[in-house]
Amino acid sequence: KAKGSAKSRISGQIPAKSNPTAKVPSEIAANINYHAQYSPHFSPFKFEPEQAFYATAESVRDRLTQQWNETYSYFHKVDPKQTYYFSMEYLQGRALTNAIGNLDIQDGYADALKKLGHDLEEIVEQEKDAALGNGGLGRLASCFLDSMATLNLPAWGYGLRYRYGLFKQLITKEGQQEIAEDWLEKFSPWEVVRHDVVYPVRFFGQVQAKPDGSRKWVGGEVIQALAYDVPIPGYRTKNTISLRLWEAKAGAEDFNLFLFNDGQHETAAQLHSSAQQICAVLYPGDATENGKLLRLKQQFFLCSASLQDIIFRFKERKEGERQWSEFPNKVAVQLNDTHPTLAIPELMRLLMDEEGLGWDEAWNITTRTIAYTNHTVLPEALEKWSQPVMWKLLPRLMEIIEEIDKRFIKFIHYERADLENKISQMCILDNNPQKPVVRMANLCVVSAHTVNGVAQLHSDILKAELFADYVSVWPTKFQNKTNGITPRRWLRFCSPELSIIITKWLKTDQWVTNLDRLTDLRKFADNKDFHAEWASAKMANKQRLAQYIQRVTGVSINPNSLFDIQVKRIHEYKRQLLNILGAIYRYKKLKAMSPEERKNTTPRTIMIGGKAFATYTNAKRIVKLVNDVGAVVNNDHEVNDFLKVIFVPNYNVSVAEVLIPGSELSQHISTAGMEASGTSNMKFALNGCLIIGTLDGANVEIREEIGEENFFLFGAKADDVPRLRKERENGLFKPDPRFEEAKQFIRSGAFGSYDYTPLLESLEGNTGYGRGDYFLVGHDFPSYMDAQTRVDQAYKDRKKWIKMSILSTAGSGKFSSDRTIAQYAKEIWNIEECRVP
Ligand code: T68
Repeated sequence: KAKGSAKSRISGQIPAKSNPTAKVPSEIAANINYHAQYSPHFSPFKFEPEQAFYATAESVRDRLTQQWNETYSYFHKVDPKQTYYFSMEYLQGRALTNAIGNLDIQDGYADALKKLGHDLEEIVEQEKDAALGNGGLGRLASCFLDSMATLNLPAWGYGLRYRYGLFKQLITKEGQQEIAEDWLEKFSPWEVVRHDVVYPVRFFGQVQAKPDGSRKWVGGEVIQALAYDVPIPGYRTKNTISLRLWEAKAGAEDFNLFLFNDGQHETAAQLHSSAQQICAVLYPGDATENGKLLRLKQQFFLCSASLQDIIFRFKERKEGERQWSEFPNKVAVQLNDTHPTLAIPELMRLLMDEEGLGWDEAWNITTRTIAYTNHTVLPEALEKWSQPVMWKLLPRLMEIIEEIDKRFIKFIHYERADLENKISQMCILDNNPQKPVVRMANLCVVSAHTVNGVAQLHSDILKAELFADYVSVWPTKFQNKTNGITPRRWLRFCSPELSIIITKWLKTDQWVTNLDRLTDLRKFADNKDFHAEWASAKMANKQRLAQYIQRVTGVSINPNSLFDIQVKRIHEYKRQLLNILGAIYRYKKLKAMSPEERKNTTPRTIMIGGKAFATYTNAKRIVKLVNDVGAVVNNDHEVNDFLKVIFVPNYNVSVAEVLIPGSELSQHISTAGMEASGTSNMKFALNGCLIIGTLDGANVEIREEIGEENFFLFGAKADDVPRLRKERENGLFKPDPRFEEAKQFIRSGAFGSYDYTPLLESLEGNTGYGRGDYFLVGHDFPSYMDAQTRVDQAYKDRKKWIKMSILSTAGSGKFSSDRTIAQYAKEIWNIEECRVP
């Protein structure tokens, strides 16, 4: 845009103050102008889309701040039992659309921006994703916050304010390249720093025995945790809760002026640089061996600061003395995986060493407060920390962990002699002299009052395998809480077209907060008029997606082809390799057909997206392969009207918001028993997309809900997997010729000269993790291809397909995170609604 154009300068009234309750567009526009003028972050009067975004967001924040403060005061007054969600990750994505949607003022904002010469859609695009998470676990935490606020629950999230979130993925000739994503490059308009909320967190040092027998952790390095709050508005409610993110810093007194003046610049600011490192980057998932010490520091930093804050609030909310026995009636802490496990020994330490309680009372409080969610059965993702490292970094916590372990062993010894031979697996410290470690999951199971899995199948596997020995000790400790997603972000706001039709036909928009209402759509599953509207909304979403693909990849895709999508972190167990081998086989068949035969096929656009962890070589090879296949197929004029293969770069929350509404088929094809739940499967189904999938994670329940005739099932079942691996090891596996053909085609160099031998070898041989086809791609390939043939046939029958699409949405009610959170509230946290009047 030319400088000096109408859009580039503030126009219209600039009031002297902002009015947070503004409703009509002219008042909203005045508020936006107010911020452009008086909360300056740019040169005066500049009002390009970027400046307009920040001014708009700040005006929304004013409105949120009012109800946010009211929520805080109300919780303070009522003093309800409150939940604190501890998570190392939150994948919030963009906040603007969500905030004005939850406040129900989209139209006012759209009109106000129009008055100012801008387009809401364009302004929304200016916002950077807050990507303080890796994948499903982080996004789940963010969906949970939305539901907690919407259900008016007294609940907060605690996390870390990483300077660099998840990396940005560039696709080059070499494949994936990672670059740091600076989401705070300018600033975030949503966060508020609380300069009065600061807690000291200690590392290293030693433990002192005091004359009265108590113990105290002293010395070492003390870093300050400073609170940054992000408002989380509920949908159509005043309740606005907090996501409190900790930032690490050192004080002025930690800066050694003497050393600095002496020229020792780095030594002078050592604590400052040590503090800076703590929140510098998000740890990229579950495959790294590097930087373990820093990761452990991050985990403890989150736990210690959050618990000190909770204890402060526990005391603050009541005048006079509080009984400690009341603590578990006022506080529930949920650990999002084992990453915040140190909350257990840290709460013990704070209660004993800082508050003067005895072991038994502290243990009683801790175990009644803390609950733990498991998100994986993959052995490499089960955290184990080196004992020597822990002794060095957290000496007092290690004493406490040792004591917990001792008491647990003693308990089993006296109460459950029959489990004596299991103790070495059940106890917390693995004292293997070669590699002594602390098993964090065991510490959680021993200490938490409740342990849950995230889908029925996963919870069953936890009870039958991973935690089987504990089940007989504490049969009621284990629960299932099937994951869910927020219907606001994942349908109402990301697909306004479909939402309008749903509301029109149901004659109510109550489905937005009561997703079970969608079942009523089944009544219209055969209605011609409904079909026509449904198909046109899906087509509008497909067209938007096609434009997006054109913009980011330069490839034009046909909106009349079947849009087939697989987006998630790249991992061998998620089997993107199965997908691309299927695509390769399809390409080869198309090449062999006559032009006439081709015309009878179902045209497809296969889209694959996701980030590979930087040092996960095979995952990166898969990214490269998808790109190489795309380069050949998309430029092959013989077949590219019938098949395109697209790698969608830099998959993140806001990309998902474009992809999912435009999808027709999505792939959730993990090796059975390995995906704990999956949550994107729920988002796709909710958006009327059909699923091709294995009986894994939440797929099982989705299929139950939407009907098996509406789900393209294939592959081995979880129970069969161990036997199939054994057979394979014994050389009994006979590969399908189609599978061999697809691999051979890669080997022939059809997709370029890159050496795919190591990737192909992972599918061959007989034994070993990462070899011998541990993930059973070869075994499942034929049934996968057969399921794909059923998909092609079903798609040819438009009426049938649309009906299946409607029934997918209609059957998705169960997968609202409102349902999940209501269950956590009732069955784990024992908290109740606290609605701000
Ligand atoms: C995911 N886990 C599960 N982990 O894989 C998925 N891990 O099945 C499930 O639906 C989801 O959690 C929510 O329950 C993850 O996303 C991680 O991202 C992770 C991060 C760090 C260390 C280990």
